[in-house]
Amino acid sequence: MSRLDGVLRHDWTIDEIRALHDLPLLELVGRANAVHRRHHDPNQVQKASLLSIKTGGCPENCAYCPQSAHHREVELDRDKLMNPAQVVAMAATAQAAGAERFCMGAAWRQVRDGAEFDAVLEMVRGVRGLGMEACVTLGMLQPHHAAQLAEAGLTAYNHNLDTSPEYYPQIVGTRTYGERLDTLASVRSHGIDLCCGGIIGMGESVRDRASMLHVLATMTPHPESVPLNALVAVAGTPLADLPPIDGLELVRMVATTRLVMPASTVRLSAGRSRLSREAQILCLVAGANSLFYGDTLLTTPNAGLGEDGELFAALRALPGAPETTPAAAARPRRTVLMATAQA
Ligand code: SAM
Ligand code: DTB
Ligand code: SF4
Repeated sequence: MSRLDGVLRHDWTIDEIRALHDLPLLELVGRANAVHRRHHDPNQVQKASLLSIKTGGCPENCAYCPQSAHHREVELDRDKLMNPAQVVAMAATAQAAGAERFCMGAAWRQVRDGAEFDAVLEMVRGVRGLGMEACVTLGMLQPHHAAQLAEAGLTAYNHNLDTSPEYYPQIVGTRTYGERLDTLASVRSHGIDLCCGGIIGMGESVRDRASMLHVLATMTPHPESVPLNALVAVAGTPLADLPPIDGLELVRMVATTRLVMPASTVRLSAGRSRLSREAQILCLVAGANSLFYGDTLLTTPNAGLGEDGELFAALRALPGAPETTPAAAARPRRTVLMATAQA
């Protein structure tokens, strides 16, 4: 245990992060758990639910993604943007099943002004009107879009860096890392929480994993939410034949994330269904505070509700902590009440 464990720092180096990642496993998990308990209630596990509000046909060529129009061999039914009333009804169903946060994903390269974005704003108002946290992931956006999302009451914007700046060109060719960072800055400038993380198991090195965490952990403030995905290798994508990661690699990644961003919410995201119940619990011990709940992620299967019922019964966990960051607390309540009245 280092004297400085748990102190919020923004001056991490890649080598320091790599050294933490490579610690003997029990020391790594033990230190991460100590930091986790200092900053979070270890019994709280937030359930988040995901919905693909616009599926497939995306012009980007992200190598991992089944929704890219470049990967023609993938079997996926495209769908146009869903209707807001239907989305809010699905959020209410997820809430009744225990979800506290509702995340809506669109297979867009970027947000454009117009009726579709207006419909997404209506979805955000509706989800907030239910009393749930609302998160959207819509690709790149401009500052004025962030302003409108903030006005609609959005809790967080998900925009992942996915991997290190060095490895990024191997994974995505249709946009740059810099464009990703510009969108994050636009979101931040309007006081919306950042949900920003990545994927392991795409053929990257451990140094790439440390390098991605370095980009996140040197942000001031740190992203409030850091989703960690293990690649779901989908047939027809360029990464289809990559072997699955060992669950303990995800445990190491969670623990390292917890050590370098002590106060952030770490979310166990895609790839969880391949892990044993015990490996998932080890991720929670190592510092994860949330997981995606429900039968599907965006387009691929998640751990089933039955299996998760057993997981939660074993844990006897409490619901997650509500968003308490000053930015989230200052979200306009007026807008939420208007949405309730419309519903
Ligand atoms: N189009 C938007 C964008 O990319 O910013 C939002 C939707 S995109 C599907 C959201 C995130 O899902 C990606 O950034 C990536 O981290 C994750 N993701 C997509 N496909 C995945 C896969 N096969 N395995 C793991 N994570 C995946
Ligand atoms: C995140 O980091 N993981 C979620 C959420 N943010 C949007 C998405 C996972 C998608 C997995 C592949 C799919 O189901 O299409
Ligand atoms: Fe499009 Fe997002 Fe998939 Fe990339 S990750 S292809 S931007 S939906």
